[in-house]
Amino acid sequence: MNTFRVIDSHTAGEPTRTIVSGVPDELGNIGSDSLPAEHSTRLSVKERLEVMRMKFDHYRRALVNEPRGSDVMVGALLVPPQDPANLAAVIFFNNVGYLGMCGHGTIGVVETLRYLGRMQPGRQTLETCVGPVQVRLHEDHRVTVENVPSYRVIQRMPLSVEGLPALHADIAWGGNWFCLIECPDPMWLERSAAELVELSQRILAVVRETNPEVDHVELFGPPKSPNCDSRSFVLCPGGAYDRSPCGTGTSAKLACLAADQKLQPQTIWRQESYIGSSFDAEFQWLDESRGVIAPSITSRAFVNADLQVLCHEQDPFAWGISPS
Ligand code: PYC
Repeated sequence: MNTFRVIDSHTAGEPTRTIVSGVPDELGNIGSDSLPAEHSTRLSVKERLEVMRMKFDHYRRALVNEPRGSDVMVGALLVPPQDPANLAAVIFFNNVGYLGMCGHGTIGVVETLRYLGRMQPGRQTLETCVGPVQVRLHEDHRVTVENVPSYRVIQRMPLSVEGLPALHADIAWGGNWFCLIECPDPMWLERSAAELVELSQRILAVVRETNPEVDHVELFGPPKSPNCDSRSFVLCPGGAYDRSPCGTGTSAKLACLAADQKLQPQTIWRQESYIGSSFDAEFQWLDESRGVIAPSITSRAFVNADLQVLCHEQDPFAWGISPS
């Protein structure tokens, strides 16, 4: 029998499952107080991700996929940082693979570290596969993530998707690659989640013909709440939609707003999710001439389970059911 301790949280409705113990020592998990924090500086978090992908991918499948996880679950494995001045490095994964960075997941990890008594209010650095991110835990438990540099690479690319009106897409990086589309009809976001997933997948298939790196789609429309600036529907790589406004997606959105001069630095942009939760976001210029911004995202996460996970040797689905 394999046993794991995992801590579940949600950030604006989107779940994160942080692995505390139970994975092989070779992965270097430093989630548990009982494990010596190895703090080796030999391997980068990208190299550790490759070890996980090549040798231990069944742990990803077991911990985030059905029957004990779901399509929407994002897993987080804390490993030693390469720079000993940093708190930790983190590998994010989902139902179909690995994510370079995850905004809601970073907020979930910070709240989990607070719950474990391993982080106090203040500022720390976490290493991710796409670069270091600064995290700030506030006294009131909100978390601010100062995300990786974000920028737009394509503006208003015309898109022709069978059965849909003419669309224009921006392609931008916010720690993951996004295709961002202003809905041609404000009623689009009134459709069911299942319809929007199907529609976004059709859009993604067309976008990927010329931009194969893109694996997330964001549709924007008017907010429902008068306190928000915009509402979005975000399709994730494994076919789930993000219940939160998506931290990396909101960073990509800020890069587009900044490039279009629709938002000034250090001005709060409140992004509403499909389910009505929100993130507060703002940016500073890193290189205005090249359109590169430093985005920051603030929200709260809540720990909602502290679990012992069991993998029984006779259970045919102990290591998860891979999405078909
Ligand atoms: O918050 O960056 C995010 C994210 C990516 C995928 C799901 N959530």
